[in-house]
Amino acid sequence: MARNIIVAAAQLGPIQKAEPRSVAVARMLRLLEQAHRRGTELVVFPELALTTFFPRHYYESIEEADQWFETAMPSNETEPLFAAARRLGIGFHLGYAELCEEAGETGRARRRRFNSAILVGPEGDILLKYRKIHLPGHAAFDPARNVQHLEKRYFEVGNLGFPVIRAPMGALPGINMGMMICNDRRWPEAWRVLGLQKAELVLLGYNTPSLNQEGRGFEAHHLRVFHSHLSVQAGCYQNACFAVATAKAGTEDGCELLGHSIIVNPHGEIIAMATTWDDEVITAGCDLDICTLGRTTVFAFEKHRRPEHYTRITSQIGAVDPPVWERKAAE
Ligand code: CDT
Repeated sequence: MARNIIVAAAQLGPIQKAEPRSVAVARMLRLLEQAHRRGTELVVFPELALTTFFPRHYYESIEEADQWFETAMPSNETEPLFAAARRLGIGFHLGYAELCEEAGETGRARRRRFNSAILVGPEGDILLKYRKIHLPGHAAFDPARNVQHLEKRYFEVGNLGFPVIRAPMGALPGINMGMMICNDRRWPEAWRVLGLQKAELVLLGYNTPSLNQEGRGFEAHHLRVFHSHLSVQAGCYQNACFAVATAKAGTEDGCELLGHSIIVNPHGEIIAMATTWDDEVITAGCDLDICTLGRTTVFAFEKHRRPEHYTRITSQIGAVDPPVWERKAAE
């Protein structure tokens, strides 16, 4: 019997700096209702879905940026989302900035900040949490840039790995679900770690500027969407999984974010795509049994992977120069 689930990407249009969380949550509730009316069983919201993408703003002291973080989940402001999930019997994925008191490397508890996402089940339980690992951008103010991207200033590298959980969702007793956040989608290592845990459905949110803001070199504008889709489509194909990739879109604090949220199948095909740069729900029915084809043929990992030849991937960070060919002296 086919294992079907209807999933949705609930793309959000811009959230301006002055807009409170209550406005964002009200918009998300409307999207949840809309998705539910279309039969959706799991809804994916974007990265940092409750506020503007604040890492574009520079604060001299990190604590000044704490206004953008959540110290509890659910909180008074986000509880309506959990209540709606219970009422509608629908799961959701939510990206947010997390501020917690947690032991660091020394074992001593301290304030820690992560770019996080949670997966909430239809009964309102938090089934899985992920903290973003590939943090793009820079830690100090960069005068060369047109717009700052200070994720490395405000967040620590996630410390939960790339987790996958098997949990009930919709009518199915168990789906293997994994998470990544925005820039992670560009790294094949992230997808493969999820693939090695048999992820069937990857949930991810993103905030991606539609223009290169680095002020260095030229990048044709159309490549932004192309690279985003290319990364998700390749990740799904090479790991035989579905993905829901949800954007925050439109002009936020004067900075344009690309939309083009997509749902992708294990063949790497886009099966639904947003057409606006505003609040928009896209849905797709996914037969999770399709994952079996890739997993038992081209990407039967247990038969074909050669980890003994991949050691550079975990032992080395930057690229090194290859040896230079030299003509051998005649003997
Ligand atoms: N939020 C986030 O991770 N954004 C980055 C911007 C990088 S610019 C290509 C992303 O990978 O989309």
